[in-house]
Amino acid sequence: FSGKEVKPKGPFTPKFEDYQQVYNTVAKALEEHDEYDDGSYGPVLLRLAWHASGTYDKETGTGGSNGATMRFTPEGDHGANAGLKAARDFLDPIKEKFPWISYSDLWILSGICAIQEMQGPHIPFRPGRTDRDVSFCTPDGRLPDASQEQKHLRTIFGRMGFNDQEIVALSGAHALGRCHTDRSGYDGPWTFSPTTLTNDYYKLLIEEKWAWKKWSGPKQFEDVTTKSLMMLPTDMVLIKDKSFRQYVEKYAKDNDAFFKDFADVVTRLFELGVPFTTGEDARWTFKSSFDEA
Ligand code: ZEM
Repeated sequence: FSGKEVKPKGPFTPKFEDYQQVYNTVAKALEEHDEYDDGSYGPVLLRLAWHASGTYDKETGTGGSNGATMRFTPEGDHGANAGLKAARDFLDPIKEKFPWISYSDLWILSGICAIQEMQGPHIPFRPGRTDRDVSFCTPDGRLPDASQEQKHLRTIFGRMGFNDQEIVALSGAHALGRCHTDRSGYDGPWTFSPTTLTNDYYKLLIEEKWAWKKWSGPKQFEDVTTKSLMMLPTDMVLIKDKSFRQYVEKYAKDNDAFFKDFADVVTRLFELGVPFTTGEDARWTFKSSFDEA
């Protein structure tokens, strides 16, 4: 008996610096893999975080970003999630490097990293999501269907707890990325700078002329001037519906107002259904590569 006290090694409790290290690793991987799509995995990482969160149902408390159940069949195979394997595969080596982070925290942290590294606003983060098994998969049909109208948008986003203004603010994410014929069936980007977050989505909705695209694919709009941009039927609803339109006009005129409202509503979206043990004052803000050292 040595008499030496053996302290039980408790579980590793990661701190802000540890999560910032994960953030930096995602940011570096984004920079390194500029061969993908329009030059960035950023948009598809944001879409992963949104589809993980957007399954939330406020009545039953089911769904949301806690659980990362999209890793499993059937949720991973839901039509709305087509193509998101690219984002999950991109994150696999990062999960291996930081095994202590849950998939569900990693997906949300990566969505935040994508927004910030595409020059969007800072999105506060707090950890606390745990991974759950296949039995927590949400039923198909909880995410929006792009072929529908305002009633559908209000039903889907109302189920998550969002109002008209918040639906419009969230939709500004479509400044980023594109539609892929082998994923949703739709085709093309919404803006000319799909890897930089701006209020261009709103500006283009209002300032461009849009017409039905003549093709054999699903019904979508194209800009009359260049025929290189697109809008989904649900995007056009935002200027057809009077209540939605007032917010499109506001954000088209005022990028700061868009960034502020976008940051607020995305923060809430990403926290839906998560049983945090810490308060909102425990949220952290990650430093992006654009911030001063
Ligand atoms: Zn999207 N989205 N989305 N979205 N989305 C696509 C792509 C992206 C809808 C929708 O049907 C589609 C929000 C809201 C809504 C992003 C973020 C957010 C695509 C194309 C479709 C069809 C998928 C493909 O083919 O690859 C509908 C109907 C919505 C209701 C309003 C919200 C909210 C988002 C985040 C806050 C992003 C970043 C993309 C681009 C993905 C990529 O791979 O480029």
